[in-house]
Amino acid sequence: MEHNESRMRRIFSGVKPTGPIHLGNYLGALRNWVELQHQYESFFCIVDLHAITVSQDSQELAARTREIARLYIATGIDPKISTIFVQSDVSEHAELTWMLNCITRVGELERMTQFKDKARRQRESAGVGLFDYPVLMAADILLYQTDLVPVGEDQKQHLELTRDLAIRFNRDYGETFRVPDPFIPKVGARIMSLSDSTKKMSKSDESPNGCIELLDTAETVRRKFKRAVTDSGTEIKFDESRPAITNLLSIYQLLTGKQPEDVEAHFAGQGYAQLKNELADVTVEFLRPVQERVENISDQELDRILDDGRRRAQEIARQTLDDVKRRMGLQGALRARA
Ligand code: AQP
Repeated sequence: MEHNESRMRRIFSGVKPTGPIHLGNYLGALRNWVELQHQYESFFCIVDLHAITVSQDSQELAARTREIARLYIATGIDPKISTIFVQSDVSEHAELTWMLNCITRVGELERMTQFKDKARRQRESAGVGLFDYPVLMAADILLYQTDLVPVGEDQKQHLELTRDLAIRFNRDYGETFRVPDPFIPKVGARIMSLSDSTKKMSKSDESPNGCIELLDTAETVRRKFKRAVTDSGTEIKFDESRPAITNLLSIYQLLTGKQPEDVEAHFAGQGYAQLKNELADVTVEFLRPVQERVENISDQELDRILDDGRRRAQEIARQTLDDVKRRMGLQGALRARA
């Protein structure tokens, strides 16, 4: 079996092309991928099949998919050592989802908080794809016999379902899948919206100032930080009871690589305006080279990287899917006779 061979441990993760990548996606996920790619065989996917679980403009979706691939590379994912690919290019993702659907219980999916949040009151009219989202995510991960999944806090429950499905399949059909572990960073796993510190920073945030996009201009970044909500009180300290300031400090800490106590010492006696200004400065400095690299990736180079990624991903995905089919008795008339 492919996953029993001795090989480098693997990671898999992805971003949905539902909107522009933001600092939450970067600090909660991409930033860790860049580090981990040197220790793991890495698969980084642009999960466009996940994006269509809510209505998308097709031209925009296609453009966003390529923009996100560019941002993966520009933030430090190295296509020479990591596999970067588009989910819908590897049809095994959709196929394995069906097989996993057949061992998933409706009750399990009904407990998923992301579905409850996204479907809200329109539960009856929500798409079946939105309901089934966690099973597609399980297929993404299990296809690559993944050991570790670096994600933000919001994906923890989906990861638990992935583990349950792998264990269930292995129990019912024999050892087939690796059971993956989540990798959730201690700081940055949940960056909050700048306009509402009770909500996570999100691509689909309705408030235009809540989310710092990686392609925002310097002017926009400064404006958004200036308008960011703060808490009552004046002290600039990490404090769970003051989520807005703690959020701003966490972003500052992660972008500067400083220790929390050094960040607090740096801002001791300063006002919120100073914190916001400095935060805007470090963010603009961080984004400038990323945006320059995005500009420098030609269409041809991107095509080549995504094509190469598709081939590398499909080779492994196909082996896993063949194994699943054989174990489930889905071998087809010809192969059964052979
Ligand atoms: N606010 C966040 N803080 C830390 N990590 C975050 N992630 C997302 N938001 C934050 C992590 O980024 C990775 C990619 O996320 P995704 O694109 O798969 O979808 P999402 O988690 O649903 O992100 P959004 O931005 O909120 O998208 P929409 O608005 O379309 O639903 C994941 O690892 C995620 O944990």
